[in-house]
Amino acid sequence: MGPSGRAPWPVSHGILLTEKSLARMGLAEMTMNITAKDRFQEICRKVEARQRLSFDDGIALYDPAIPLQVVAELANSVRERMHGNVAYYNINTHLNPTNVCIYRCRFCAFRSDLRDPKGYVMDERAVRVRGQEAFENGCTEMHIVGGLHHKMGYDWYRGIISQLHAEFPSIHLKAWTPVEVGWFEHLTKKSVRDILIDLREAGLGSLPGGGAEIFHSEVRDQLCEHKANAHKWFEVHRTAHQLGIRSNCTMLYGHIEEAHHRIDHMLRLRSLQDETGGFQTFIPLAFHPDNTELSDLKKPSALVDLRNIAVARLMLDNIPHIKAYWIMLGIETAQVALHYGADDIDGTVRHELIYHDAGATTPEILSVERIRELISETGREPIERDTLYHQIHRDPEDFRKWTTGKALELVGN
Ligand code: V47
Repeated sequence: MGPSGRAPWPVSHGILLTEKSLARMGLAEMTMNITAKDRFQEICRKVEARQRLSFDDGIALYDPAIPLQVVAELANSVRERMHGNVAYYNINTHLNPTNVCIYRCRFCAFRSDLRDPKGYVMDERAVRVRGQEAFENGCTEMHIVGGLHHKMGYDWYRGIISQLHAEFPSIHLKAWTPVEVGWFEHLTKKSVRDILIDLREAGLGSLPGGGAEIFHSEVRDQLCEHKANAHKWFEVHRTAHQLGIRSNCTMLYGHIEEAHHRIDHMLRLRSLQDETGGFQTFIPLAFHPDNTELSDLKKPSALVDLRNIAVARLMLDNIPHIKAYWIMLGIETAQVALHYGADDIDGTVRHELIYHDAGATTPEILSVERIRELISETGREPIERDTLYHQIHRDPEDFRKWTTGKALELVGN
C-alpha cells in the first residue's frame, strides 16, 4: 500500500478483460490470431461469470498463441477479486531429518544412499538445536520432510514430531508427505487414517504439499516409478482432510511433462478440493536439474514459471492460495508472480536443502524486513500469517512473541 493506504494502481475487484480492456492493452489486435483471441475471450467470459474452466480451456491457456500478458492480467484480476491487494508470508524453517532414502527419484539431488558419506540422520539433540533456533528466530512453522531411511523405524519419525511439539509447542509442525505416510503404513501395518490420528496426537499440525510431482502415470512412472503413486497421494490427503487436518499441494513442472499432464494434475487436485475443501495452497515447483539424473534438461524460464502461476490461479478456482515459492522461482520472479496470480510468497525460510542441492542460487534465508520490503516493492501489502492462514501480530518489544489473530478470509471468490 502507498502512504495514503491505497495501492499505487487501481485494484481490479472484478474481471476487466472484455473486448475493451483487451484493446486497451493493445495485445488483442497486435499479437493474437483470431482463433486464439476468440478462445481467450470465451475463457474471459467464463471467468467473469465465475464459471469453471474446462480441460480444453487449460490447454488453451498454455498455448503460446495467447500472450502471457493477457493470461496474467486475467489471473491477476481473479487474484485481486479473492485477496484484494494483500500478499502473505510467514516466518518458517525447514527440517530435513535425514537425506538417506530407499527411493531414487530421477529429479532429486537431495537424496543419499545409506553408505554414502553425504548421508546423514539427525538425533534428538540435533532436532532440539533446530527447534531452539526456530523458536529464537520467532518461527511459527517448521516444514519437516526427508528421505525414507532404510533403518529408521516409524517411532523415529513420530519421535521427531512428539519431541518438537513437547519442547516448542508454539511452533506449527507441517510434516511428512504421502510418500512418508505410505512408508509408515508399510512399517506399522496400520491404516493411513490411524497413522494420521497417531501423528496428530504426537503434534502434527498439517501436511505439506510435496511428493505430488506429476500424477499422470506417463510421467510419474518415468520420474519416480516406485514411490507413492497418485492414488496413495490422494488417499493420504483425502484422509487428512476428513480428519480436519489441512494440507497443501504442489506440482513439479519443467522436466519431461507436457501441458496436458499439468492440466490433468490440476484438475485432479480441483476435484479432491470439491470433495473436501482441505487444501489451502497450491505451489507450482519449477524443476532444478543440477546434480540430478535429469541434469541434461534446462531449468524452466521465468516466463514458463509465470505462466504456470497464472494458469494455476485460473484453473484452481476452489483452492484459496497460490504460492510463489521464492526459493525456487528466484526473488525477482516471485515478486512479479504477485501480479500473475500468486498471493503468497512462502516464508523467511532457513535450512532449505532440496532446492539448494539441485542448484538453486537463491539465498538460504531472508530477513523479515527483507521479505516485507520485497512484497511492498510490488505494491502489495505484506501480511504475516501462520500456517493455517490466521493473521500474526508480533509483539513490538520482542518479535519472538506473537498472538494469533483472525482467520484471513477471502475478499470474494
Ligand atoms: O516433492 C525435489 C520437489 C518437493 C527437486 O507445502 C524438486 O508449503 C525441483 O513440496 N527441482 C518438496 N523440485 C518441496 C515441497 C514444498 C516446497 C515449499 C512449500 C511447500 C508447502 C512444499 O520439491 C518434492 C519435489 O516435487 N523437488 N527435487 C528438484 N531437483
